[in-house]
Amino acid sequence: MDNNELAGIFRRIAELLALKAENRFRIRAYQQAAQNIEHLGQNLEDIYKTDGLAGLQNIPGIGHDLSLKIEEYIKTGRVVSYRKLVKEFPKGMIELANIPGLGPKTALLLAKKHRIDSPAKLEKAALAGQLRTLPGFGAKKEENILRGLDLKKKSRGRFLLDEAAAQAALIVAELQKLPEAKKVLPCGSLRRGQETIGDIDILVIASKSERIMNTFVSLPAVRNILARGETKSSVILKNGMQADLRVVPAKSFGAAAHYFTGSKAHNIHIRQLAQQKGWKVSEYGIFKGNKQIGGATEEEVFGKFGLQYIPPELREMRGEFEAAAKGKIPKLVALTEIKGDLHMHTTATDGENSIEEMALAARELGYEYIAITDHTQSTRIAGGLNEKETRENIRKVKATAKKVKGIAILAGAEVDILPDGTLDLSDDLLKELDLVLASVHSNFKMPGEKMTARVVKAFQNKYVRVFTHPTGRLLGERAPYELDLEQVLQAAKKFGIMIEVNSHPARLDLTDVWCKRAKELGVKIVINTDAHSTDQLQLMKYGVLTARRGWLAKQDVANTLPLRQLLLELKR
Ligand code: DGT
Ligand code: CA
Ligand code: CA
Ligand code: ZN
Repeated sequence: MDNNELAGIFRRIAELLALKAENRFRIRAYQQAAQNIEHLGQNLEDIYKTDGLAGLQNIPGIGHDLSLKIEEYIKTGRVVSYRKLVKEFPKGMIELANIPGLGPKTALLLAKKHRIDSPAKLEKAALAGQLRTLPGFGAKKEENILRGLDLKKKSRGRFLLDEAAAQAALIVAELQKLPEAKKVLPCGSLRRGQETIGDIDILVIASKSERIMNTFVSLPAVRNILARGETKSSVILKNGMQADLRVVPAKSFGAAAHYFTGSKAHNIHIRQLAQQKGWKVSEYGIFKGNKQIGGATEEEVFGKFGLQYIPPELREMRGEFEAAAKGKIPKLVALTEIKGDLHMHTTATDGENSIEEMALAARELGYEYIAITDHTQSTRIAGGLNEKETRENIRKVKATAKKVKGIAILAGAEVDILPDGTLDLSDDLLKELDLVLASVHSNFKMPGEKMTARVVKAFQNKYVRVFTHPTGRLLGERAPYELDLEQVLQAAKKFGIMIEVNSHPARLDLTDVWCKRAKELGVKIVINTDAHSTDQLQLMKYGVLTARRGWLAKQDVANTLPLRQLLLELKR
């Protein structure tokens, strides 16, 4: 039995419950269980065989009910309640509801009333201008639907970073058990920390590949085998993702790691540099004629060309060769340098854990400080707090801060930027907060000029310190809102506003390229998780990867500062 299959079922149950507008805690419980199962690193069936239901219930997020569902799945290969749930919905509706910009209500209407029950039919109707004639539709909605279909198409076949990383970790763990495997290294876009991943590329150093290949193609996570060779195999995993495996000898390690890490454009440039010297580079090494003259380590690959080592995150043909030739590759910010997390939610709004639980989990991560930043009143779906409730929350944070030792807890808020650019809390109250984050959570479809003016106006409020998840995008789900980021960054510089890199794998926003621009302009970055539960505090690593891809060093990131200096930075 494969953990991921069951995790997938739990995820779909959560989606279906959401379509039914069921209790959000119940929905969240399924999502949470799915996530924990995916990251388990141990087979559920093994746990059940050794420790029974009690063993399952020891997994975080798995209570009595869910443990029974897991047992049912282990014993029968299915979950009856899931099948029943699916049958409650008309054919095609679920797929439609997953199209960005198309809610469950519209999907239901289309599937039931108009017999539009697949994305293909929907696209045909929209292109023919037929959707706009349906009651309650109109040209604007039709256009949005076409945009949603487009977004879905573009993201098809690509996976979010956390899902790819979890799958790769499982494969790596299995391969590392083999004594033949001297080194196991995930390469490709995953190693470069790209925001979405097409497929997983794994490199193994070994002199014999037979058992490595056998193990790889028969992993429980494998759905089918595309190719099985002596040096190269490819499989499709049960989550639909492809994984490629390459085995090379130790003397080729550096060259192979470099080649499979890419990017393609970066590799092509290295090949050109080799040609200029009359050499050849391949995944097996650097060669002069038939003689290998380098390639055992990656440092050596770069060294042969007189280049400083280029970290994987920078290998995108964005100036890394010029910088490396001059010895100007920055020392990129590292996860271990992050001293705190300045954006998270609690049970006061749409979070799952209390202030204290968040603080303890953050302390466990070794942080010096956190900020509790619940939503404000206009974000109603997230249970945003009005002024009175915000005051109460500040009081609670301060009380908890006194109680919990070893970590500073700042009282903050993620304040909505209203459509006119004013903020969702009065200045009198903003003044009381240790940290004011400002976000756009409504009227996403404003024209670019208006949206930019809205955001820049918010920057002029003297209490705002950080502009959070700046483009509002959700990868594969929601396009970024129209915003002139150049103008926004210029304004951030002028008004002393910091910009967030949101570590959630569906956001990763500010993006890498714009991080680099922010650095050029001298705009400070804050890397946050926006955690809605204690386990999401772990997402920080993905934000750090994005910051690294944006060439940021420790001094470019405000939350690498020790508490005292951070507090100075937060004063304007
Ligand atoms: P992905 O999988 O679309 O997220 O992106 P990558 O970068 O992981 O690309 P992938 O899996 O096709 O190939 C992995 C690496 O192998 C790639 O980053 C560079 C290298 N590579 C693949 N194909 C070529 C090629 O045609 N020429 C060169 N120079 N390198 C290649
Ligand atoms: Ca890849
Ligand atoms: Ca590949
Ligand atoms: Zn937000």
